[in-house]
Amino acid sequence: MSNKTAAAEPEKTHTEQQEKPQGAPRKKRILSGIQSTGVPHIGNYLGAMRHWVAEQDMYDNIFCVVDLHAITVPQHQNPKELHANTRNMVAMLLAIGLDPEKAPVFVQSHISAHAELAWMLGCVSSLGWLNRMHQFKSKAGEDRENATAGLYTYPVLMAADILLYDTNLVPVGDDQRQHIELTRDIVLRFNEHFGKTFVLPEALIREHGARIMSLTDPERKMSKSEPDGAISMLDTPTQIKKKYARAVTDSQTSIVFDLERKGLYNLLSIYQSFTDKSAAEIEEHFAGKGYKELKSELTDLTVAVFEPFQRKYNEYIGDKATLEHLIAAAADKVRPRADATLKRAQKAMGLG
Ligand code: AQP
Repeated sequence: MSNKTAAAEPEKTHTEQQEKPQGAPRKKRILSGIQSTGVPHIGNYLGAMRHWVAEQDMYDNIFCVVDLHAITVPQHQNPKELHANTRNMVAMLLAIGLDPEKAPVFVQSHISAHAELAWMLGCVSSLGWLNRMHQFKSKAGEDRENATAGLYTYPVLMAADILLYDTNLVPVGDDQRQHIELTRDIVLRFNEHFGKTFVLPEALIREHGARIMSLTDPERKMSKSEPDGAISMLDTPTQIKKKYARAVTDSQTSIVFDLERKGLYNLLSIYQSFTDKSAAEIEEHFAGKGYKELKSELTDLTVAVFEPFQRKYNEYIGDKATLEHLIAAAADKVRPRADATLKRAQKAMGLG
Protein backbone atom coordinates (compact mmCIF):
# COMPACT_ATOMS: atom_id res chain seq x y z
CA MET A 1 0.00 0.00 0.00
CA SER A 2 1.27 3.51 -0.74
CA ASN A 3 1.85 6.14 1.90
CA LYS A 4 -0.72 8.59 0.50
CA THR A 5 -3.12 9.60 3.29
CA ALA A 6 -6.87 9.97 2.73
CA ALA A 7 -8.98 12.58 4.50
CA ALA A 8 -11.75 10.98 6.63
CA GLU A 9 -14.30 12.97 4.58
CA PRO A 10 -12.74 13.19 1.10
CA GLU A 11 -12.98 16.42 -0.85
CA LYS A 12 -15.24 16.61 -3.86
CA THR A 13 -14.55 14.25 -6.73
CA HIS A 14 -14.11 15.48 -10.27
CA THR A 15 -17.66 14.36 -11.15
CA GLU A 16 -19.16 16.22 -8.19
CA GLN A 17 -17.39 19.41 -9.11
CA GLN A 18 -18.59 19.16 -12.70
CA GLU A 19 -22.22 18.56 -11.71
CA LYS A 20 -22.65 21.37 -9.18
CA PRO A 21 -24.50 24.24 -10.88
CA GLN A 22 -22.75 27.60 -10.38
CA GLY A 23 -23.81 29.17 -7.09
CA ALA A 24 -26.48 26.56 -6.22
CA PRO A 25 -25.88 24.18 -3.32
CA ARG A 26 -25.89 20.63 -4.64
CA LYS A 27 -28.57 18.40 -3.17
CA LYS A 28 -27.11 15.37 -1.41
CA ARG A 29 -27.22 12.30 -3.58
CA ILE A 30 -28.99 9.25 -2.22
CA LEU A 31 -28.95 5.77 -3.65
CA SER A 32 -30.73 2.69 -2.44
CA GLY A 33 -31.74 -0.66 -3.85
CA ILE A 34 -34.10 -3.52 -3.32
CA GLN A 35 -33.68 -7.12 -4.39
CA SER A 36 -36.09 -8.67 -6.87
CA THR A 37 -36.57 -11.66 -4.61
CA GLY A 38 -40.36 -11.53 -4.37
CA VAL A 39 -43.09 -9.15 -3.34
CA PRO A 40 -41.93 -6.45 -0.91
CA HIS A 41 -43.40 -6.51 2.59
CA ILE A 42 -44.26 -3.96 5.28
CA GLY A 43 -40.69 -4.22 6.58
CA ASN A 44 -39.25 -3.11 3.23
CA TYR A 45 -41.93 -0.44 3.01
CA LEU A 46 -41.64 1.02 6.51
CA GLY A 47 -37.87 0.57 6.83
CA ALA A 48 -36.90 1.97 3.46
CA MET A 49 -39.33 2.48 0.56
CA ARG A 50 -41.70 4.99 2.14
CA HIS A 51 -38.80 7.30 2.99
CA TRP A 52 -37.55 7.16 -0.58
CA VAL A 53 -40.89 8.54 -1.75
CA ALA A 54 -41.43 11.02 1.07
CA GLU A 55 -38.00 12.60 0.62
CA GLN A 56 -37.57 12.57 -3.15
CA ASP A 57 -37.71 16.37 -3.36
CA MET A 58 -34.99 16.77 -0.73
CA TYR A 59 -32.35 14.74 -2.54
CA ASP A 60 -30.79 13.91 -5.86
CA ASN A 61 -32.16 10.37 -6.03
CA ILE A 62 -31.17 7.11 -7.66
CA PHE A 63 -32.90 3.78 -6.99
CA CYS A 64 -32.21 0.35 -8.35
CA VAL A 65 -33.73 -3.07 -8.38
CA VAL A 66 -30.74 -5.22 -7.61
CA ASP A 67 -31.22 -8.37 -9.65
CA LEU A 68 -27.51 -9.25 -9.49
CA HIS A 69 -27.92 -9.45 -5.73
CA ALA A 70 -31.04 -11.59 -6.09
CA ILE A 71 -29.12 -14.38 -7.86
CA THR A 72 -26.77 -14.83 -4.91
CA VAL A 73 -29.20 -17.43 -3.55
CA PRO A 74 -30.15 -20.47 -5.67
CA GLN A 75 -33.91 -20.05 -4.99
CA HIS A 76 -33.85 -16.95 -7.19
CA GLN A 77 -32.00 -18.49 -10.11
CA ASN A 78 -35.20 -19.30 -12.00
CA PRO A 79 -34.76 -17.09 -15.10
CA LYS A 80 -38.43 -16.45 -15.93
CA GLU A 81 -39.35 -15.78 -12.34
CA LEU A 82 -36.39 -13.45 -11.77
CA HIS A 83 -37.15 -11.47 -14.92
CA ALA A 84 -40.79 -11.06 -13.86
CA ASN A 85 -39.90 -10.25 -10.24
CA THR A 86 -37.56 -7.50 -11.43
CA ARG A 87 -40.31 -5.84 -13.52
CA ASN A 88 -42.81 -6.30 -10.69
CA MET A 89 -40.48 -4.61 -8.24
CA VAL A 90 -39.97 -1.61 -10.54
CA ALA A 91 -43.77 -1.42 -10.95
CA MET A 92 -44.22 -1.38 -7.17
CA LEU A 93 -41.64 1.38 -6.69
CA LEU A 94 -43.44 3.50 -9.28
CA ALA A 95 -46.81 2.61 -7.75
CA ILE A 96 -45.84 3.89 -4.31
CA GLY A 97 -45.01 7.25 -5.85
CA LEU A 98 -41.39 7.43 -7.01
CA ASP A 99 -41.41 9.99 -9.80
CA PRO A 100 -39.20 8.79 -12.71
CA GLU A 101 -38.22 12.40 -13.44
CA LYS A 102 -36.82 12.95 -9.94
CA ALA A 103 -36.01 9.43 -8.92
CA PRO A 104 -34.99 7.05 -11.72
CA VAL A 105 -35.48 3.37 -10.93
CA PHE A 106 -33.09 1.27 -12.97
CA VAL A 107 -32.26 -2.41 -13.08
CA GLN A 108 -28.79 -3.17 -11.73
CA SER A 109 -27.81 -5.69 -14.43
CA HIS A 110 -28.48 -3.07 -17.12
CA ILE A 111 -25.40 -1.15 -16.00
CA SER A 112 -22.35 -3.36 -16.50
CA ALA A 113 -20.15 -1.01 -14.45
CA HIS A 114 -21.61 -2.51 -11.24
CA ALA A 115 -20.08 -5.93 -11.84
CA GLU A 116 -16.82 -4.45 -13.15
CA LEU A 117 -16.29 -2.16 -10.19
CA ALA A 118 -17.28 -4.93 -7.78
CA TRP A 119 -14.36 -7.02 -9.06
CA MET A 120 -11.94 -4.16 -8.53
CA LEU A 121 -13.27 -3.45 -5.03
CA GLY A 122 -13.09 -7.14 -4.19
CA CYS A 123 -9.37 -6.90 -4.81
CA VAL A 124 -8.95 -4.27 -2.09
CA SER A 125 -11.30 -5.93 0.43
CA SER A 126 -9.95 -8.27 3.07
CA LEU A 127 -11.37 -11.72 3.66
CA GLY A 128 -11.45 -10.80 7.34
CA TRP A 129 -13.89 -7.97 6.57
CA LEU A 130 -16.22 -10.30 4.68
CA ASN A 131 -15.95 -13.01 7.32
CA ARG A 132 -17.56 -10.66 9.82
CA MET A 133 -20.73 -9.96 7.79
CA HIS A 134 -23.83 -11.04 9.75
CA GLN A 135 -26.05 -11.22 6.71
CA PHE A 136 -23.86 -13.85 5.06
CA LYS A 137 -23.94 -15.92 8.24
CA SER A 138 -27.72 -15.73 8.56
CA LYS A 139 -28.48 -16.28 4.86
CA ALA A 140 -25.94 -19.10 4.42
CA GLY A 141 -27.29 -20.84 7.53
CA GLU A 142 -25.74 -24.13 8.69
CA ASP A 143 -24.79 -25.28 5.20
CA ARG A 144 -22.07 -22.71 4.60
CA GLU A 145 -20.06 -24.91 2.25
CA ASN A 146 -22.91 -24.83 -0.24
CA ALA A 147 -23.59 -21.08 -0.05
CA THR A 148 -22.58 -19.32 -3.26
CA ALA A 149 -19.41 -17.24 -3.59
CA GLY A 150 -21.77 -14.47 -4.77
CA LEU A 151 -23.56 -14.46 -1.42
CA TYR A 152 -20.20 -14.13 0.30
CA THR A 153 -19.09 -11.17 -1.84
CA TYR A 154 -22.55 -9.57 -1.90
CA PRO A 155 -21.42 -6.62 0.28
CA VAL A 156 -18.65 -5.77 -2.21
CA LEU A 157 -21.19 -5.57 -5.05
CA MET A 158 -23.32 -3.38 -2.80
CA ALA A 159 -20.32 -1.11 -2.25
CA ALA A 160 -19.93 -0.83 -6.04
CA ASP A 161 -23.65 0.08 -6.37
CA ILE A 162 -23.18 2.92 -3.91
CA LEU A 163 -19.78 4.21 -5.02
CA LEU A 164 -20.51 4.34 -8.75
CA TYR A 165 -22.88 7.27 -8.23
CA ASP A 166 -20.84 9.38 -5.77
CA THR A 167 -23.56 8.68 -3.22
CA ASN A 168 -23.65 10.74 -0.02
CA LEU A 169 -26.45 8.95 1.84
CA VAL A 170 -27.83 5.42 1.67
CA PRO A 171 -31.35 5.16 3.13
CA VAL A 172 -31.77 1.54 4.28
CA GLY A 173 -33.19 -0.65 7.01
CA ASP A 174 -31.10 -1.57 10.02
CA ASP A 175 -30.02 -4.92 8.52
CA GLN A 176 -27.84 -3.05 6.00
CA ARG A 177 -25.88 -1.04 8.59
CA GLN A 178 -22.87 -3.36 8.54
CA HIS A 179 -22.72 -3.34 4.74
CA ILE A 180 -22.52 0.45 4.66
CA GLU A 181 -19.71 0.31 7.24
CA LEU A 182 -17.87 -2.10 4.97
CA THR A 183 -18.39 0.26 2.02
CA ARG A 184 -16.80 3.03 4.07
CA ASP A 185 -13.82 0.79 4.91
CA ILE A 186 -13.39 0.05 1.21
CA VAL A 187 -13.49 3.77 0.32
CA LEU A 188 -10.93 4.67 2.96
CA ARG A 189 -8.57 1.92 1.88
CA PHE A 190 -8.98 2.60 -1.85
CA ASN A 191 -8.58 6.36 -1.50
CA GLU A 192 -5.57 5.96 0.72
CA HIS A 193 -3.84 3.61 -1.66
CA PHE A 194 -4.86 4.98 -5.07
CA GLY A 195 -5.65 8.61 -4.32
CA LYS A 196 -8.97 10.32 -3.81
CA THR A 197 -11.44 8.47 -6.03
CA PHE A 198 -14.66 7.75 -4.14
CA VAL A 199 -17.07 9.76 -1.99
CA LEU A 200 -17.43 8.45 1.57
CA PRO A 201 -21.13 7.53 1.98
CA GLU A 202 -23.20 7.42 5.15
CA ALA A 203 -26.10 5.18 6.12
CA LEU A 204 -29.46 6.85 6.68
CA ILE A 205 -31.31 4.60 9.12
CA ARG A 206 -34.51 5.79 10.80
CA GLU A 207 -35.46 5.57 14.40
CA HIS A 208 -38.80 3.88 13.70
CA GLY A 209 -39.50 0.92 11.43
CA ALA A 210 -35.86 0.20 10.60
CA ARG A 211 -36.19 -3.40 11.77
CA ILE A 212 -39.63 -4.94 11.46
CA MET A 213 -39.67 -8.50 12.74
CA SER A 214 -41.47 -11.60 11.46
CA LEU A 215 -45.07 -11.89 12.67
CA THR A 216 -44.65 -15.61 13.25
CA ASP A 217 -41.21 -15.39 14.90
CA PRO A 218 -40.46 -11.96 16.37
CA GLU A 219 -36.85 -13.01 16.97
CA ARG A 220 -36.27 -12.97 13.21
CA LYS A 221 -36.32 -10.10 10.74
CA MET A 222 -39.37 -9.96 8.47
CA SER A 223 -38.20 -11.19 5.09
CA LYS A 224 -39.50 -11.70 1.55
CA SER A 225 -38.15 -15.23 1.63
CA GLU A 226 -40.34 -16.09 4.62
CA PRO A 227 -43.77 -15.00 3.39
CA ASP A 228 -45.75 -16.56 6.27
CA GLY A 229 -44.26 -14.09 8.73
CA ALA A 230 -44.55 -11.13 6.38
CA ILE A 231 -47.39 -8.91 5.24
CA SER A 232 -46.80 -8.49 1.55
CA MET A 233 -47.65 -5.27 -0.24
CA LEU A 234 -49.94 -7.29 -2.52
CA ASP A 235 -51.85 -9.11 0.24
CA THR A 236 -55.64 -8.74 0.14
CA PRO A 237 -57.48 -7.20 3.11
CA THR A 238 -58.54 -10.69 4.18
CA GLN A 239 -54.96 -11.98 4.10
CA ILE A 240 -53.73 -8.94 6.01
CA LYS A 241 -56.39 -9.42 8.68
CA LYS A 242 -55.55 -13.12 8.99
CA LYS A 243 -51.80 -12.49 9.30
CA TYR A 244 -52.21 -9.89 12.04
CA ALA A 245 -54.73 -12.12 13.82
CA ARG A 246 -52.18 -14.95 13.87
CA ALA A 247 -49.22 -12.73 14.83
CA VAL A 248 -47.33 -14.14 17.83
CA THR A 249 -48.02 -12.19 21.05
CA ASP A 250 -48.13 -13.20 24.73
CA SER A 251 -50.63 -13.86 27.49
CA GLN A 252 -50.37 -10.41 29.09
CA THR A 253 -53.07 -7.87 28.39
CA SER A 254 -51.62 -4.34 28.58
CA ILE A 255 -50.62 -2.66 25.29
CA VAL A 256 -47.28 -1.04 26.11
CA PHE A 257 -43.85 -0.71 24.45
CA ASP A 258 -41.91 -3.40 26.32
CA LEU A 259 -38.78 -4.73 24.60
CA GLU A 260 -39.16 -8.00 26.51
CA ARG A 261 -42.54 -8.62 24.87
CA LYS A 262 -41.10 -8.99 21.39
CA GLY A 263 -44.27 -9.85 19.45
CA LEU A 264 -46.23 -6.94 20.91
CA TYR A 265 -43.26 -4.59 20.55
CA ASN A 266 -43.06 -5.44 16.87
CA LEU A 267 -46.78 -4.81 16.31
CA LEU A 268 -46.52 -1.48 18.13
CA SER A 269 -43.47 -0.54 16.04
CA ILE A 270 -45.51 -1.17 12.88
CA TYR A 271 -48.34 0.90 14.32
CA GLN A 272 -45.94 3.70 15.23
CA SER A 273 -44.35 3.70 11.77
CA PHE A 274 -47.74 3.94 10.05
CA THR A 275 -49.07 6.67 12.35
CA ASP A 276 -45.90 8.60 13.27
CA LYS A 277 -47.29 8.94 16.83
CA SER A 278 -45.12 8.89 19.94
CA ALA A 279 -44.93 5.80 22.15
CA ALA A 280 -46.75 7.68 24.95
CA GLU A 281 -49.60 8.70 22.62
CA ILE A 282 -49.98 5.14 21.39
CA GLU A 283 -49.98 3.66 24.89
CA GLU A 284 -52.59 6.18 25.95
CA HIS A 285 -54.70 5.38 22.90
CA PHE A 286 -54.67 1.66 23.75
CA ALA A 287 -55.12 2.04 27.53
CA GLY A 288 -57.90 -0.33 28.59
CA LYS A 289 -57.93 -1.98 25.14
CA GLY A 290 -56.38 -5.28 24.08
CA TYR A 291 -54.76 -7.16 21.21
CA LYS A 292 -58.06 -7.40 19.36
CA GLU A 293 -58.30 -3.62 19.00
CA LEU A 294 -54.58 -3.26 18.18
CA LYS A 295 -54.73 -5.92 15.47
CA SER A 296 -57.93 -4.53 14.03
CA GLU A 297 -56.47 -1.01 13.81
CA LEU A 298 -53.29 -2.36 12.27
CA THR A 299 -55.35 -4.16 9.62
CA ASP A 300 -57.24 -0.96 8.77
CA LEU A 301 -54.07 1.13 8.61
CA THR A 302 -52.25 -1.36 6.40
CA VAL A 303 -55.17 -1.86 4.01
CA ALA A 304 -55.70 1.90 3.69
CA VAL A 305 -52.03 2.46 2.76
CA PHE A 306 -51.58 -0.54 0.46
CA GLU A 307 -54.88 -0.54 -1.49
CA PRO A 308 -54.08 2.55 -3.61
CA PHE A 309 -50.58 1.19 -4.26
CA GLN A 310 -52.07 -2.09 -5.46
CA ARG A 311 -54.37 -0.29 -7.91
CA LYS A 312 -51.45 1.69 -9.37
CA TYR A 313 -49.25 -1.40 -9.41
CA ASN A 314 -51.84 -3.27 -11.50
CA GLU A 315 -51.94 -0.38 -13.95
CA TYR A 316 -48.15 -0.53 -14.47
CA ILE A 317 -48.21 -4.32 -14.74
CA GLY A 318 -50.98 -4.04 -17.33
CA ASP A 319 -48.95 -1.59 -19.44
CA LYS A 320 -45.74 -3.46 -20.15
CA ALA A 321 -44.63 -1.03 -22.88
CA THR A 322 -44.64 1.96 -20.50
CA LEU A 323 -42.87 -0.04 -17.81
CA GLU A 324 -40.11 -1.18 -20.20
CA HIS A 325 -39.75 2.35 -21.50
CA LEU A 326 -39.32 3.76 -17.98
CA ILE A 327 -36.80 1.04 -17.09
CA ALA A 328 -34.72 1.75 -20.22
CA ALA A 329 -34.91 5.53 -19.69
CA ALA A 330 -33.70 5.18 -16.09
CA ALA A 331 -30.69 3.11 -17.22
CA ASP A 332 -29.86 5.67 -19.91
CA LYS A 333 -30.01 8.43 -17.32
CA VAL A 334 -27.67 6.85 -14.78
CA ARG A 335 -25.24 5.02 -17.11
CA PRO A 336 -22.98 8.01 -17.94
CA ARG A 337 -22.44 8.69 -14.26
CA ALA A 338 -21.58 5.06 -13.52
CA ASP A 339 -19.25 4.81 -16.52
CA ALA A 340 -17.43 8.00 -15.52
CA THR A 341 -16.80 6.70 -12.00
CA LEU A 342 -15.68 3.33 -13.32
CA LYS A 343 -13.18 5.03 -15.64
CA ARG A 344 -11.91 7.18 -12.79
CA ALA A 345 -11.37 4.09 -10.62
CA GLN A 346 -9.72 2.15 -13.48
CA LYS A 347 -7.34 5.03 -14.10
CA ALA A 348 -6.56 5.31 -10.39
CA MET A 349 -5.70 1.59 -10.28
CA GLY A 350 -3.68 1.69 -13.48
CA LEU A 351 -6.01 -0.58 -15.42
CA GLY A 352 -6.26 -0.40 -19.20
N1 AQP B 1 -37.66 -6.44 8.21
C1 AQP B 1 -37.24 -5.26 7.75
N2 AQP B 1 -37.48 -4.13 8.44
C2 AQP B 1 -37.07 -2.92 7.98
N3 AQP B 1 -36.40 -2.76 6.80
C3 AQP B 1 -36.16 -3.88 6.08
N4 AQP B 1 -35.54 -4.06 4.91
C4 AQP B 1 -35.54 -5.38 4.62
N5 AQP B 1 -36.16 -6.07 5.58
C5 AQP B 1 -36.55 -5.16 6.51
C6 AQP B 1 -34.96 -3.00 4.08
O1 AQP B 1 -35.61 -3.05 2.82
C7 AQP B 1 -34.69 -2.63 1.82
C8 AQP B 1 -34.67 -3.61 0.69
O2 AQP B 1 -34.24 -4.88 1.16
P1 AQP B 1 -33.64 -5.95 0.17
O3 AQP B 1 -34.66 -6.46 -0.73
O4 AQP B 1 -32.50 -5.36 -0.55
O5 AQP B 1 -32.99 -7.10 0.97
P2 AQP B 1 -33.20 -7.75 2.36
O6 AQP B 1 -32.76 -6.77 3.41
O7 AQP B 1 -32.49 -9.04 2.35
O8 AQP B 1 -34.76 -7.90 2.39
P3 AQP B 1 -35.67 -9.14 2.62
O9 AQP B 1 -37.04 -8.65 2.55
O10 AQP B 1 -35.28 -9.87 3.84
O11 AQP B 1 -35.43 -10.00 1.33
P4 AQP B 1 -34.84 -11.45 1.15
O12 AQP B 1 -35.78 -12.38 1.79
O13 AQP B 1 -34.79 -11.62 -0.32
O14 AQP B 1 -33.48 -11.47 1.76
C9 AQP B 1 -33.32 -2.50 2.49
O15 AQP B 1 -33.09 -1.13 2.76
C10 AQP B 1 -33.50 -3.25 3.78
O16 AQP B 1 -32.67 -2.76 4.81
